[in-house]
Amino acid sequence: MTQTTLDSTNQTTGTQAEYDAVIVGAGFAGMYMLHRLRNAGFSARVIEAGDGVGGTWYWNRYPGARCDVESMEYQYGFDDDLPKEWRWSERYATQPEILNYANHVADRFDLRRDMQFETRVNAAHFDEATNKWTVTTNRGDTYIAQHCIMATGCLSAARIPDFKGLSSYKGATYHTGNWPHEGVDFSGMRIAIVGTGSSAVQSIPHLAESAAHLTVFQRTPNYSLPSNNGALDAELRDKMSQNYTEYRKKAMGTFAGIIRPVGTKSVFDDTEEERNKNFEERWNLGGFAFSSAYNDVGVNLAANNVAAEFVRSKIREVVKDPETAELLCPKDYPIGTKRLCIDTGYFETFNRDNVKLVDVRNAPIEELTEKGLRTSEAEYEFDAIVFATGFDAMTGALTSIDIQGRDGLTIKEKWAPGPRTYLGLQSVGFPNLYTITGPGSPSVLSNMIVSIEQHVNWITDALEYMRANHLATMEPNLDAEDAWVDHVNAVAEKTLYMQANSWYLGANVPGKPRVFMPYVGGLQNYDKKCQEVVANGYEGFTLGAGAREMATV
Ligand code: FAD
Ligand code: N01
Repeated sequence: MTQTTLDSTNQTTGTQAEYDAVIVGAGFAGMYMLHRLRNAGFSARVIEAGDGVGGTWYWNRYPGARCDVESMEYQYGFDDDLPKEWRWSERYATQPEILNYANHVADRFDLRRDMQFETRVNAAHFDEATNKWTVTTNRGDTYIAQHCIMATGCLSAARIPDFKGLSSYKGATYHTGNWPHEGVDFSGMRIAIVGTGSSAVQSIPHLAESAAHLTVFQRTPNYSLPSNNGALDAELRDKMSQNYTEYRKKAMGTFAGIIRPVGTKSVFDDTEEERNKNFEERWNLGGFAFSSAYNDVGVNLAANNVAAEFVRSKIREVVKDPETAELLCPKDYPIGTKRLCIDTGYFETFNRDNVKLVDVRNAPIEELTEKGLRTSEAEYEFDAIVFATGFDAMTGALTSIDIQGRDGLTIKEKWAPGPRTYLGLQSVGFPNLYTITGPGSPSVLSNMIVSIEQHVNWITDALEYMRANHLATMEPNLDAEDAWVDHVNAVAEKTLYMQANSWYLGANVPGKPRVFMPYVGGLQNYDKKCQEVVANGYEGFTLGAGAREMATV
């Protein structure tokens, strides 16, 4: 039963309705989840904070934003016709093109009629008497649903550090992850950018071109590989578009959901000359090809340093001022242990007269002032400041919702020492709550669309199984969750990932526990485990009996 009232802007408010599933978020995860559930005969409602679909590609509209997994890989694979219909124009698609694609998919599958936009979910509480979730929003809506599916995104909780004096700055401020839809004209302005992660690496060349002067505040230099971007080869596109679902199945059998040549030798199996030739070829191919040149770069520090030194030599070749070049060379963490960046002209930008690099590792930002900011060494004045300071990744969007499971336990309390899940899909104490690409799954270490589809398919199958067997609840067992968390940690410990202060480890958010959040055991192994769990009768989960009627909408 649905009851709806309208507010003064004709938006629904105070809606009360019941569905089989509420899906929070209308990015690629929420969109596909809705499509699958609808086709399986479930009633579902998507609730989205933004006023349109696309998630990441709706919010991150900063200049230069584009994917760095190649367009032909970074698209849905569930429908054979979609890749034939959509003709990506570049090897790495721009944000507007990806957002257009998301809108095309929404139109194509008529998704919007079951979506509610400009609405933020504030709370989701599990009722043990009815085995249902009550989801409430900032518009005063109340939705009841047997299943609550969090498609809230791993990189959706944009974060500006808690700088002293933040509100006293009188100029304009922007966050790359929440960029104005109408764009920003920086012409004639002196601007600053704080941060040098992927968002900054993409936007800095564009900001330098449009502003009178750009000052880059860098705490940690990043390893960045050239994109070698360009127009997408039409023949390749047409070839790949044929039988794309088969192609995607093969991608699921890879470590990161991307089909690419992976080196099978150790760095030390080659002579220096052979190695440099191999590195050079992969460097010129562009994108992540370089990172999979050898099989021990991720696990052996000596091997890693050889690859890292190659990248540093490239930076020194490009950047003319030796002092700036040294500052831009990452030296104190292994390559690949913070998210690799893929750039177009990033290092070259530091040769421009209107760009200055400031090291805030040794002289941190102490406060924002009325006219700019002050580090421990100097004071700067700017017309605008861009924060490319990242996200409260993987957990931030979830812990900012008041999610209460059994006995009033909140996800925020449970995850205070670090997220705990079984397979990154569910967490003990929160029956019928699902996290798409949640912590403990390959997620951000993979081609995210492949991981999203894998999770959505698994969740849909589980819901169908429950319906067919008249089951009311699904929840992991504590021993299964504990064993999975131990496994996730053990696999991470064998890699070099623990040696960097990355957002994978929560290191970018002061006070966040240092826990490696994604599963680094490989998508193909993870998918196999998920399939085994199902084949063994949802091993590690308790499926609660209880007759249930379909929701009436
Ligand atoms: P999102 O796209 O983040 O969508 C989540 C949605 O949930 C958002 O729209 C948000 O508004 C909504 N939401 C969250 N909380 C609430 C709430 N409480 N109430 C209502 N709505 C809520 N991955 C790759 O694999 N390859 C790439 O090349 C790549 N490029 C990226 C570039 C950028 C700039 C960024 C930031 C990320 C990139 N990623 C990339 C990761 C990207 O986030 C995923 O690929 C993918 O888009 C995630 O989709 P999603 O639906 O899971 O989450
Ligand atoms: O965020 P980040 P992002 N003082 O966390 C600095 C995806 N993505 O938005 O490294 C000074 O990487 C911080 O410094 P440090 C991708 O998965 C993909 O760039 O913590 N500096 C860092 O330099 C990516 O990894 C693409 O020392 C401070 C920067 O801010 C993820 O999204 C494009 C600071 C934050 O970098 C996040 O990327 C964009 C402080 N107090 C994003 N606090 C593609 O190309 C933080 N910093 C596909």
